[in-house]
Order: sequence, then structure tokens, then C-alpha cells
Amino acid sequence: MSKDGHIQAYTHPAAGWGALKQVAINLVREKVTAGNYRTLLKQNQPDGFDCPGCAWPDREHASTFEFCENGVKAVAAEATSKRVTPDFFAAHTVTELLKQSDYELEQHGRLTDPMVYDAASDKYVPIDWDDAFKLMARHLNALPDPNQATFYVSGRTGNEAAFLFQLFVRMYGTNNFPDCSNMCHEPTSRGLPGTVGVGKGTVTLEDFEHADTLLIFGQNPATNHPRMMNELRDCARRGATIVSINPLRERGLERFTSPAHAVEMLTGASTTISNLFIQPKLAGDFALIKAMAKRLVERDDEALAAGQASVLDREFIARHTSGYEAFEQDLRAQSWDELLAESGVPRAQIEQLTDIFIKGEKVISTWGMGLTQHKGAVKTIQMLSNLMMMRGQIGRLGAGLCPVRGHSNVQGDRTMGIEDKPAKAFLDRLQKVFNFEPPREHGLDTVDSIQAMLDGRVKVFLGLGGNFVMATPDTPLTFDALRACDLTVQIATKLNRSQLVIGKEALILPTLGRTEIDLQNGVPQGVTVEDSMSMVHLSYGMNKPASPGLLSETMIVARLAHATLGSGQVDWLARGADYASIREMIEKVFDDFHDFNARVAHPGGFHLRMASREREWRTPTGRAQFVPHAVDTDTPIHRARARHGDRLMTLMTARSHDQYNTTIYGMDDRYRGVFGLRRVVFINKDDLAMLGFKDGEHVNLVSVWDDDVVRRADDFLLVEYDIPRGCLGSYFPETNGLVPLHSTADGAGTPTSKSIPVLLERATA
Ligand SMILES: Nc1nc2c(c(=O)[nH]1)N[C@H]1C(S)=C(S)[C@@H](COP(=O)(O)OP(=O)(O)OC[C@H]3O[C@@H](n4cnc5c(=O)[nH]c(N)nc54)[C@H](O)[C@@H]3O)O[C@H]1N2
Ligand SMILES: Nc1nc2c(c(=O)[nH]1)N[C@H]1C(S)=C(S)[C@@H](COP(=O)(O)OP(=O)(O)OC[C@H]3O[C@@H](n4cnc5c(=O)[nH]c(N)nc54)[C@H](O)[C@@H]3O)O[C@H]1N2
Ligand SMILES: [Mo]
Repeated sequence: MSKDGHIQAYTHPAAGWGALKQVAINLVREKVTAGNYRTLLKQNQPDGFDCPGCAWPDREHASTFEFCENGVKAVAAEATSKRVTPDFFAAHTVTELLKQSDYELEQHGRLTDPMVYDAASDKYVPIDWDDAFKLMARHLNALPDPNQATFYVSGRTGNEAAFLFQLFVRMYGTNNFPDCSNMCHEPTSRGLPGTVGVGKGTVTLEDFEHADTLLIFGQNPATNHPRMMNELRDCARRGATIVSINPLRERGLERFTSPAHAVEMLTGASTTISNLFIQPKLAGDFALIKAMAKRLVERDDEALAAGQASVLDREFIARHTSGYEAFEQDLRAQSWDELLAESGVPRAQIEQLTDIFIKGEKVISTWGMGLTQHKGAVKTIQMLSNLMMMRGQIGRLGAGLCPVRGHSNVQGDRTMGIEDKPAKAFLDRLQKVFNFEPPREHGLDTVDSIQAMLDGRVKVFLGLGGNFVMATPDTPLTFDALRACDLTVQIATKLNRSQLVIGKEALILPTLGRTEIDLQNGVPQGVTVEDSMSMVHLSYGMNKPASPGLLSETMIVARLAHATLGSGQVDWLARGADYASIREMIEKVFDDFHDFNARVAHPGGFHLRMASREREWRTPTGRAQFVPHAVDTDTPIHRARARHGDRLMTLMTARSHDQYNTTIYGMDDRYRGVFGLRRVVFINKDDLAMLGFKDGEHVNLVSVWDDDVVRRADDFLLVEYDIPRGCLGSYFPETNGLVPLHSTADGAGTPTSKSIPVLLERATA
């Protein structure tokens, strides 16, 4: 197919021996030292560490090792024996390193020492930790307004570091907390409070044991949440109906061989996972879900006319909700034509899907980035709540809403107050407990921070984890934004591009990973994390730290706070040396964390109370709220299509099997049949013909947007694929430059990474 790689359909069940082979390859490639193999056995076990791979919860009494190929990759990437030392930096200028691919940068290994950028040599040189903290404090204290600094958090940071960080930043004087969540499940966190009162899911693993129907919206769990596959397998074996709603028919959701079950591995047995694949067009989910709700009303009318029982849960609606009448009226007034056109799903399939939904007595709806990274994401998630509420499928054993989060502690970081729009009650509590006046004005999120750096309103950027410049949209603009800063600081485990796209001054602060032993005053410290189902537990590292030069994230935050603010109000250094004492601070601020140290000492930890799971609705009315929404037929996609006709395509950017967000482990996307290359675009056969292209040809992608910025990504291989017409699929971060900075989800600010209006042009050789 291509000189660099090849395309070959994947015909095996997901996971199984293919996954095991990958695990072996990863351990060898990363040169994991012998002592570190045992880490794998402690992953997601009650007395081990929390897997940094994803936010899927673990079974409390796991009898088998919860084996997961991509979890192993994440651990191996951290446990690698390769090192990025001061000698490495002495040998390469920043300009040289910038020429390497993200894959190459990742391969250099773990950072070992704090480094400062030296403009004269264009190289990073070593700096003492003390001097690094002084440098940051000098910059922060020189700013005329604390709102001129912005503080990014990625979702691996444990609760203790996150809590201390938000306290420090608020005492310093700003709510500028861009985080990875802004690009991820923000529409979930903004949408659900309006319907069920709390911006989190309403199910636990126990519910998966009872569900008879699962609707999986916009998720690729075989790659991104492999441990979820074991739950789906068990559900399928029990006879539950599983529907995948996704423009792509993800192979991983067809058949699955569980690596956790020896017999399956030996006999090659596999389980059929999805019974039905519904393939809406990109961003068609809102119209699809609204169509299901409309169909439900029709079915209810038919049932009542025939003298049968209502298909709605009228008791739930009457006792627990408000706004149903207006919502139903809106559904009745809604035209079918619009729903069919906007969803791209034939009416017969919508009826079939609605029948499955009605037949389900215990339905769980899960969703991932396929629902959140669109302009209408917030209302899509609210419409899904509406639909589930019509049948009382929330707050019932075996049923509920299940957003599946990404980073292992992204939910916990938000709980701890990493939030640019903090609630008044939370700030009041901080004020009372810590006796200071927290800033009340809302802060900057990710997109706002980039704009503020571009405008010169923000001069200092500090990143607690993550890879800001590669995770964010509009790449060239984002590069300009960081380069306009006076100081950029990256607290990280591994080398990445964010350490190379820098302000006038720049620091790299290397930190311990979660798999490593964290000793403070000779005492091993554990950090707590909250998974996607609100379970909080302790995580203890087991590996020797990658370098004696590393500090823990918690200690970095403590020493930065001490250097910047002094220790008059809070004894930062003492807190940073004793994480249990931070947990005591946390329990004073959050009632749900009462007796934190005692409860988290219990193996497996404890569940935060999920109010909506118990049908306690923390909305202004005290009831779950139906929220009507109209179909939006005037989006940037519609407007671009009006200008360019059918040649206008909608592009989604997702993850391949061999990457962790911006970290590229390898060049394959096994289940989608892509080997040895990443610059591919999936396209429908009829679109290929319509556009006059052939499978295997190379094209450039050009965004269509209403400003003068040219956004393009060149030289992608066209791959004929089972994807709806008018839709394209590719990988991020190669395509991030195509996402216009201000193309975001209404009410959430999330970049629309899965609906980018683009045109294709033939690549010249
Ligand atoms: N191995 C691995 N694990 C990971 C990650 C990783 O990069 N690698 N990342 C972590 C993070 S931070 C996150 S947030 C999660 C992400 O996990 P997912 O949510 O699974 O993320 P994606 O791969 O971006 O996209 C998921 C799916 O959305 C579908 N999709 C795209 N557009 C639409 C649409 O309009 N409608 C519907 N219904 N579907 C659509 C795509 O076809 C794809 O199957 O995974 C976490 N776990
Ligand atoms: N186009 C497009 N863009 C997207 C997405 C998409 O689907 N499409 N998805 C978005 C989503 S869902 C997310 S969550 C973001 C992810 O955005 P980020 O969270 O910013 O990105 P990551 O790639 O996960 O960050 C990887 C880096 O984190 C550092 N790191 C790893 N472990 C640790 C640790 O324990 N501590 C510290 N301090 N650093 C550590 C390493 O140096 C590594 O290079 O990207 C978003 N961007
Ligand atoms: Mo994410």
C-alpha cells in the first residue's frame, strides 16, 4: 500500500494473544529492568499502585491480575531504563530536538534532573532545585496581577498534589486552572449538573453486574479502556444486549478474548460483544438520541391507545423530575425529517434501537470522546439524560449514566478544586478553613489561556504534567502563545514537545511517576486517586525512582508555594513531607471526605457518595430536570457545507491503539488494520469516487473556518473504510493544527476535535 507501512484488516477478536505479544514487545522495547516486572503484578491490586493508564475502576477483590495491554504500555513507559540526563541536553540544542517526532522524543526515556533553558547556547543546562523555585517565585511575584499566570493540570496528578496546588494558586490570587478535562469530559461536567445535579456518572461496577442493556456511545474501549472489556464480556455472556453507537464499527467491540481468563486464552474462545452497530454521522448523536426520545413518545401513545401499560416510567417522572411536559411538547413538535437528516441513521434503525431501549429493564449508557468533542456536546449529554429519565433508568440498580473518563485521576483533580469556574460554596469553605480571601472571578480554561498568552495578558505558564502544546488545538497558534510568555515551566516525567516550545525563560522539573516509591523523611507516601466511578483509593509506588534528582509532584508544589508565598499561612514544607496531613486538610474542606485517612486505609478505598445514584437531585428544584433542546442546523459544519457542497467533509481525530494521548508508543493501530504509519485518513468508498480519489492516494487536509488563518495538515494516506459518507477519521496530535482555537463546545469550551470541517486536496509528490 505505502512504502512506509501497510493496511490490513484485523480479523481476530480484540485482546487475546495479540495483546500479550504486544506486552512482551513493550517490555523489551522499554528495557524495563528485572525488578520492575513485579510492578505489573501490583497494578490495580488493593495494595499496589493505581494504573496510570486510564480511569476505569478496578474490581475490589480482584482474584486475577487485571491484565491490560495498554495499562502495561503505560507502566512500561514509566518504568523504562532509558534516561534523559544533563549529558543528553548538553548534546542537543532545543532547535535540534524540535525536529524529532513525538515518537522519537518519547523514546529518550525519563527526565533525571531539573534543567533551565540557556538562550545563549539554545540548550537546557542543570539548575539546583532551590534556584529553580527562586526563579519561579521571582517571576510570579513580579507580575502586577496574579491573573497573568496560568496553571495547567493534566489528569495523572494525585489528589494531595492537586489540592495543595489549587490552594497555593488561589492564595497566590487566581482561578486560572486550564486542565486536560477542558479538552475531554468538560461537557459531561457542565451538562449533567443541569439534569441530574452532579457532573459525574451515576453507576458503579456493581451496576454492570445487573445491567441487561448497554448503549456505548462514542467510545473505543478495546484500545482506551481495555479493563472495561472484561465487564462488557461478562455482561454479554449473561445475555445482556450491547449496542455500539459510533460512526466506526470498532473491531474491538465485535469479539473479545479475555486475557484475564486462562481458558479463553488457551482455547482461543472469544465473546461476541456488540449485538448491534449503529453508525451515526459525526456529531449526529444529538439528533439520534432526540429521535429515540421522540419514538418513545410515539410508542407510549400507541401503548396507551391499545389499553396497554405506558412505556414511560411515569412514576419516576412524577416523583423525581420536573419539566417533563415542556420536554414532551418539544418532542412532539420536532420533525422527523430533521432528525433523520442530522443523525444520518435510517428510521428503521432508530426504531430498532428504541425497541431495545424499551425492552431493557436495566440500561446503562456509557460515553467517551465521541460525544464530548463537538459543538453541541453539552446538549447531547443532557439529551441522553432526558432519554434515560423517561424510563427511570437513573438511580436504579443496574442502570444509569456512565461517562468513561480518560486520565486516571482526572475526576479526582476536579473534585479537589482544579476548576476555573469554582462554586461559591467551595470558595466560602476555603476562606473559612484557611482564613484567606480566595479570588472570586472565574479563571481561564485551556482555550482562554492560549488566547490570553497570544494577547500578552498571561506571561507565565506552569504545567503540572501533560503535554500542553501537543494536546491543544490550533498547533501553530498555540506554539506562538507559549513562545510569547516570559516563563514556561513543565513538571513532567518524560521529554515532550511542551518542554521545547518555550518562553523567554524555561524550566523542566522532573518528577516521580506513580509507580515509584515516594519517600519523604524516610516514610513511604501514598497518594489518593478517584476513578471514573467515584471510588477513592490509595496508591503506593513500588519501583526505585528513575533518578535521585527527582522530587514528587506534591513536594514540588509545596516548595514552590513556600518560595512564592512563604509559610506564614500554611506550613507548606511540613504538608509536602506528610501526605496524610494534606488529607486532613482535604477532609476539612469536603464533607464527603470525612475521616479520609481512616477510610482510605481500607483495602480498595471507599466510594464517594453519588447523590444522583441515590436519587438525591442536587439541582435548584431538588428534582431531576428535563431540558429540551432544538436541533442546531446552523453549525460551522452546516455553513461550510453550504459554501462548498458535498466536497466538504467532517473530520474526527481519535486515538490509535499505540498511543497514550500525545505519547506515541508505536506506529500501529492494530484493530483498525493500520500498521507502521499514522498519517492516514479513513474515508467512505463513495466519497472517494465522488471526490475523484483512490484508496492509497495521498492528500492534504485544509480546514474551513471563518477567519484568515490557513490551517492545514499535509500528506495523509487515504484508506477506504466503513465510515458514513461525509465523514473522515484520523489520529491526533498530527491533526490538531486543523482545529480552530475558537471552535469549541457551547457551554464547555472543549475544542471540537471530532467535528472539523475540512476539504481534501491531492498531495503533490
Ligand atoms: N491506550 C490508551 N488509553 C487511553 C488513552 C489513550 O490515548 N490511549 N487516552 C485516555 C483519555 S485522556 C481519554 S479521554 C480516553 C479516550 O477514550 P475514547 O473516548 O475511546 O477516545 P477516542 O479514541 O478519542 O474516540 C473514541 C471513539 O469516538 C468515536 N467517535 C468519533 N466521533 C464520534 C461521533 O460524532 N459520535 C460517536 N457516537 N462516536 C464518535 C470514534 O470512532 C472512536 O471510536 O481514553 C483514555 N485511555
Ligand atoms: N485533536 C485532539 N486533541 C485532543 C484529544 C483528541 O481526541 N483529539 N483528546 C484530548 C484529551 S481527551 C485529553 S485528556 C488531552 C490530554 O492532554 P495532556 O494530559 O496534556 O497530555 P498527555 O499526552 O496525557 O501528557 C503526556 C505527558 O505527561 C507527562 N507525565 C506522564 N505521567 C506524569 C506524571 O505522573 N506526572 C507528571 N507531572 N507528568 C507526567 C509526561 O511527560 C508525558 O509526556 O488531549 C486532548 N487533545
Ligand atoms: Mo481525556
